[in-house]
Amino acid sequence: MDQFRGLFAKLDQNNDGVISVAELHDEMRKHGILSADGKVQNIIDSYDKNKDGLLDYKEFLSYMTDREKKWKIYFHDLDKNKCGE
Ligand SMILES: [Ca+2]
Ligand SMILES: [Ca+2]
Repeated sequence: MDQFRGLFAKLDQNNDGVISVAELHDEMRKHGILSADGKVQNIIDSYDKNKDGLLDYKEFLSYMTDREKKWKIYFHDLDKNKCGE
């Protein structure tokens, strides 16, 4: 799961070891992934296991793992000729 370390560090702009709603929102907006604050809040809410309103690395990992699964399904759909590209 080390491939997510770098991403986590990038998201954690103030380097306090947790990702806040603002930090996640900022990064997603940069990539044009999400624009609504509500959605970012929803992500944090669903993966914030200890309910401190922030995502630590473990919580972030469970989010990324879920997302990766969804992406793989999506990729599988796109890759109609099954060449793997
Ligand atoms: Ca932070
Ligand atoms: Ca938390």
